[in-house]
Amino acid sequence: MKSQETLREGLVLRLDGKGVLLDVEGREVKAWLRGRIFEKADRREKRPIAVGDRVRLREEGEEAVVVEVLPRRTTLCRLSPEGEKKQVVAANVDQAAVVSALRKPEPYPPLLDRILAGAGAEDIRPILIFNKLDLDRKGSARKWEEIYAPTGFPILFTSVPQKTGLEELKSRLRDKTTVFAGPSGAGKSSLLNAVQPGLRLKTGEVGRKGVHPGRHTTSSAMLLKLSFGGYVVDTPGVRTFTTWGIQRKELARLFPEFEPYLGKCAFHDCSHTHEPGCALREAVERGRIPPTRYRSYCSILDELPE
Ligand SMILES: Nc1nc2c(ncn2[C@@H]2O[C@H](COP(=O)(O)OP(=O)(O)OP(=O)(O)O)[C@@H](O)[C@H]2O)c(=O)[nH]1
Ligand SMILES: [Mg+2]
Ligand SMILES: [Zn+2]
Repeated sequence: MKSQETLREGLVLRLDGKGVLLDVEGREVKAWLRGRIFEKADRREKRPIAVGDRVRLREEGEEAVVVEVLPRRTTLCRLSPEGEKKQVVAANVDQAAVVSALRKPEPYPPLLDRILAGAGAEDIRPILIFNKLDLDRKGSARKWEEIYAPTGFPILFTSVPQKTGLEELKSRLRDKTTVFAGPSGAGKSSLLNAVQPGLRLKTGEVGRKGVHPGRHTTSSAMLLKLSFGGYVVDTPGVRTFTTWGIQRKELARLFPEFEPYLGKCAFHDCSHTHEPGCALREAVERGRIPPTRYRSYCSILDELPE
């Protein structure tokens, strides 16, 4: 007769082919997924398990099998680039560090604003990081600060070679789980290497022409433990980020600087795109709201199903 099996709990560090790499009480364990996990999974989801998931597993000698994925607290998710499925970038995160470089490559607001909205929709607190401050000769840091300060999200300006902003970054990461997201080449892995010595994450080489466009150095998301407390998820750079699961009516609330104008439009169900008497559009015209943020709102709304 089969004895009562004991199940352990594990934390998904990385997806590994068809299986996963787990942290089980401080040990790294490779595990397969029990077939039922695929059967029980949400059909709209690309994979039934994500980095950051907490799981229950059964260990039998060398073999380990995930038998259950525990309920998630939060998920940073997007529409998978291949189409109709939901892709969970990371599960159970508290914060999203949205990383851009001030130069090489320059910040791209349509991408940043989509990640910010996707995080906000899940109550994941964003931190905006503008890296490569050492390359910023045009003083564009101030421009980005002006655009994003009204959101109220914390904004950090960092430089890896000059070690600028790294102490503040560390203190923001401490005792939290933070997913790092942003375009390829922004310096996500470099920042993590700088705050956590010994990680040795692969980073892009600087060629004569700068970072190779379209080349991704980090190839899959990975959960890493910080020695000063907390976890981070390093992710591969993205060129696009289409939000998943945001309700049209909810979108304006994900732009915190719009708040003072919401509920003040002539139409109570104003979409803030074309209606007369729109308080939000008036605020944009008066320079109270940065046009790039308003444009992002309109284009994200356009992508959301009716
Ligand atoms: N000048 C300068 N270069 C930096 C800085 N941070 C990173 N870099 C360089 O930028 C390049 C890309 O850095 P990565 O850390 O690989 O960028 P990433 O965001 O992890 O890129 P992916 O893994 O492809 O998403 C590397 O050549 C780094 O050395 C910085 O603050 N200043
Ligand atoms: Mg990287
Ligand atoms: Zn309106």
